[in-house]
Amino acid sequence: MPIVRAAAPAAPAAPVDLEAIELRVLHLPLVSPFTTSFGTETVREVIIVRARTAGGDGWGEIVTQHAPLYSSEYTRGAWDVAERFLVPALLEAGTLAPEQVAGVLEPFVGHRMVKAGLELAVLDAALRAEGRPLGEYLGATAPRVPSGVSVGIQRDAAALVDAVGGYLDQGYVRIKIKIKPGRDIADTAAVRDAFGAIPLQVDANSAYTLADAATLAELDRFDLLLIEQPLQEDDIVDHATLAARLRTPICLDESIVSAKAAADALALRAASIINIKAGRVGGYLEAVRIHDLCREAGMPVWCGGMLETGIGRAANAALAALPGFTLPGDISASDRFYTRDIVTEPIVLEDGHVRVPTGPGIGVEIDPVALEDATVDRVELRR
Ligand code: SMG
Ligand code: MG
Repeated sequence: MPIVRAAAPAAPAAPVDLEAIELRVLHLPLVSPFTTSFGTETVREVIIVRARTAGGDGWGEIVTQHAPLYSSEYTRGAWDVAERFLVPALLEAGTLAPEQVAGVLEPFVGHRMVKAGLELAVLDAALRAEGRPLGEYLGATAPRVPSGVSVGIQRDAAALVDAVGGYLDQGYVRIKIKIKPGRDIADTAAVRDAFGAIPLQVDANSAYTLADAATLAELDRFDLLLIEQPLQEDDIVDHATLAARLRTPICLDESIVSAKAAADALALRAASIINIKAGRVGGYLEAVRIHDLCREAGMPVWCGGMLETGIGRAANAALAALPGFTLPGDISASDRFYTRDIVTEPIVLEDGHVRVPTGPGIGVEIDPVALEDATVDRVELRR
């Protein structure tokens, strides 16, 4: 079994003096509805965190959604647990290094997306104060990362082909389509027929059971890069059973909530690829641990997305630049979901890639007017 690294990557960051933490709920309208097996989103509801320290501010993003459909976490629950428990615990610690955040928050069970957003804000503040880019801190080795796009379920297969064609024209190097029972084989066939051997994968967001194994096996004929999360979050053994019946690699998303869960999935052969999302696993430091253990085990990983604003996307680009991220991530440009991002320089696609920011911390600046315009709720908790 690979050794799980306990400390932070490279050199640890200097502690910060935490003075206050501001939380904001934002509502950002999507450029078009985003439909998955569990529902349709038209407005992204997300929480932005600002850590106020003696040495300056740091920014983080809590990637919950309005409703607990992707996972058990959801925005108002995140707000409540942050305000009542997690933020007070951090403020009480006062002076702390980013590597200590997870330990301070550990007594509180679950709520990993909240913990990840808080840790990122502290990390960003610490790295900005030192003038050190997040990518360098995490161990990034690439100056830019290949950009894949996640395409929601459309009205019909023809509309899906139109949507995919538009993204290919923009230069995205890998297409992921969302599937669900009844919208799987024909949709995938339509995309393959229209565009030939493009890098293509599918994401079921837990919509199937083992009883659907025969249908899922039909996907084998499309030479997909992977099938993402066909079964429920806690169906680790069922995923292993399914993996043995399919030629297409199984990739786990929702099931991988920690480095421990990743090690277990590896040991049980429940997946041969892992989607790493910092929010889902409780932070960028835990994400690096999963990267490290998968790399040691020779298992490919890629960086998932949660419709992040420029804050989370910039951090994701830094993470995806680590050497074990050998598959394109869901790191699309700001305009994939938003007409107006909350950062001064939106994330853009350059030749199918997104550049890893080189400025201090997450390397992007917040647009205060765009942030204010999108804010529907705000609280500041002081030490
Ligand atoms: O951020 O580009 C993005 C979206 C990627 O499909 C995406 N995320 O299961 O991987 C996934 C989903 C989770 C969010 S669905 C609302
Ligand atoms: Mg997924």
